[in-house]
Amino acid sequence: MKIGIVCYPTYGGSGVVATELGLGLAKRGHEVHFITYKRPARLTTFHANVFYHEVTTEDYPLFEYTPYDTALASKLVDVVKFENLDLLHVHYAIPHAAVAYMAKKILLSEGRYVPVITTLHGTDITLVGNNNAFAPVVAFSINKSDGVTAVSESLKQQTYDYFDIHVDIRVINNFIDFERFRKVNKDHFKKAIAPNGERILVHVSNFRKVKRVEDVIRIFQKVYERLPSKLLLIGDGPERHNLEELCRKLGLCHETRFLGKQDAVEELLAVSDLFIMPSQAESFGLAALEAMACEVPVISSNAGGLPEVNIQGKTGYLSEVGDVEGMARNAIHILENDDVLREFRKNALEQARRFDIDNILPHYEAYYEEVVKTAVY
Ligand code: GMT
Repeated sequence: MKIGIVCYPTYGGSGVVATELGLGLAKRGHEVHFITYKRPARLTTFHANVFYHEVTTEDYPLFEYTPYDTALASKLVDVVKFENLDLLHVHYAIPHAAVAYMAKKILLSEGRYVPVITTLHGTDITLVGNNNAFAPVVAFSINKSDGVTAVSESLKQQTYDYFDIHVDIRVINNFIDFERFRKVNKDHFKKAIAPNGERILVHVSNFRKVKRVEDVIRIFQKVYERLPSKLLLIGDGPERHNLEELCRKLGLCHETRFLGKQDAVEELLAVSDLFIMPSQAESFGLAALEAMACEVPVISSNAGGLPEVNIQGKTGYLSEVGDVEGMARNAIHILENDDVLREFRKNALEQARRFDIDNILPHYEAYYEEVVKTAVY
């Protein structure tokens, strides 16, 4: 098939999933066209059947906000026609689902039909999509998509709870590429980070409020009081400054490393002992799955889709959002005994295998075929 993929090209989860999906589809012989405003962060090398179309906008003194939606819709119309695409697959509903609908209508007016699949990722439904500023357009454009997928059962349910949706939503979980995410020997890293064999706790996110990174630091403080340990904070975002302040206030600067955005996050996961994800909301928790694939157990909140990924008492533990005490207790339980840690590591890997890219991608391919066959226009 010839597939157009629209996504945010940044380090966020939806862009990562969209890019990995596109690359996986290309490996399976499909022709994939990424259409976005910047080369996606994980699209780093040349692939024979992967194409990238940059959306460029025109600035004008009249515009307080550059009309990206209009530029994207125009680009979609152009790429669908010129590259003869069979399907548009848009990731993150805002604004992509509405923009794709507009492009579809323009193409229809010219007698050209292209079906649109929207994948819901999380805050496009919860924190952001549910906001009055966006909700009517989100609901409309979901209902107008030819196919809709959600990355977890929890997100599917939330979509029905928050909006008046009368189309079927298919759950296709996020996935992991084991060629990249696996435990490899990085002992030299481990020695550099934890020279005295300290346990290594890790957190990866975009440091927004919803991730509750403050909780990560407070959990770490309690672990550190009991066990020699270090904390790696990977990523960057609006909370970073406050988090650095908190580390200073708690006297944890020497034990905590802010590593910023990292391309080879798997190499750091490979030396880590425990992943912390105390999020306020989390539709799936791809970062936790990436950790589990590298044999790192997870201490998380029980928000959203996290219980579908992290299995209580097996791959880690789940607590109520904000239960720092409970999360710290569970972290210590896993970390203070080598045999317990080994067992949790093994279970984490076993659970991650359920989300192997080779198991999940065929679901997307089958869904594409179904939508192309059944879409009514
Ligand atoms: O909503 C975000 O935090 C960003 C979003 C994204 O688009 O990058 O992440 C969401 O999508 C990821 C990939 O499907 C999921 O793994 C994350 O759980 C989800 N984040 C939230 O629901 C907060």
